[in-house]
Amino acid sequence: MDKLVSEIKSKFEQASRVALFTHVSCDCDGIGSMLGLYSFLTENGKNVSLFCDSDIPARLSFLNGIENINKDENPSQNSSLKEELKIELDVNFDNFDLLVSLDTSTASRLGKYQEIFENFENTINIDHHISNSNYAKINYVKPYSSCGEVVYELLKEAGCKIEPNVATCLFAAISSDTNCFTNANISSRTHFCAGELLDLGADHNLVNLSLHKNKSKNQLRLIAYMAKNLKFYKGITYFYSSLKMLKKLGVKSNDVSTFMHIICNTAESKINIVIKERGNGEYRLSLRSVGDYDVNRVTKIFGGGGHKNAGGCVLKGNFKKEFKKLVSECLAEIKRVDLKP
Ligand SMILES: [Mn+2]
Repeated sequence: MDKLVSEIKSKFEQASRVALFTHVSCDCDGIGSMLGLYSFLTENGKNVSLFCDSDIPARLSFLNGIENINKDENPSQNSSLKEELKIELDVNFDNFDLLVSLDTSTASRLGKYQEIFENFENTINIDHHISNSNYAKINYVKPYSSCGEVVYELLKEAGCKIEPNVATCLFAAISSDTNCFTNANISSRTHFCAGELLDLGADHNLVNLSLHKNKSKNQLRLIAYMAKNLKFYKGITYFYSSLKMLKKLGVKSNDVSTFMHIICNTAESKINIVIKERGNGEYRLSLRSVGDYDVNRVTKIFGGGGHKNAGGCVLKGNFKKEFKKLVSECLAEIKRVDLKP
């Protein structure tokens, strides 16, 4: 057994109370990985709590155990007052033996749990982002398609028995982060993992329906709106998602990310950008690229991170000016690749 794997295995064995975390603006990879590990640990007699400093997307409600996320937190009576006081956590983390983060490239992506995680003595970071800053005491970071693939390999390497519930969560995590096995970041190992997870009882019909097929009427209206309002500029396709638009169409900002990959696949498109207005002069940008165009090179310049074909960053201040800068960095990246002999 790999040394790191056996170290993690014994950490799991020694701990009785474990807290699992995933990143803010959570997605199916983070949630699926977290719930997969959750089911595994609880089935093995551990007392496990789940935390995410974001709303949990309703479309993921098919995942077993999702109702347990943030259950240990007592929501304050007055949440705006709570924010003003810079959030006093209701959870006493001294009672935990081990904290584990999933799919989270930097500690700051843990939101309000950042400090707790950074100051805790017993932490594990399980992730697949090449930009991961190795912020935990033990860092298990592999450049795979998804965190789900990393968790599956870890459990398999450690000789753990994987139940159908766990398999479904991990299959969902992989299927989601690879856009149903179509992204450039997949490998033969990704398909082997997925195949083995099916053999272990993963419910692929449930995952496919929930993640890739079923849409609400409002979501279909959002797709139409997005298709109509996409902007095209020299190989860059972008969409601006305002808070007003989300409210008007009755959709979540997560929906915008989900549909971007469906509608922006024009043959001319080299880099796709979704800009999400977050309020208070903040804008979250998600960049996706095809082939050799490396968006991680662009997001890094703006304090963000990610992988070659998927990255994100936050723009603040004069948005028009900052976005113009980002677009010119994207054009430089397109030029770099196109001019390669
Ligand atoms: Mn991921």
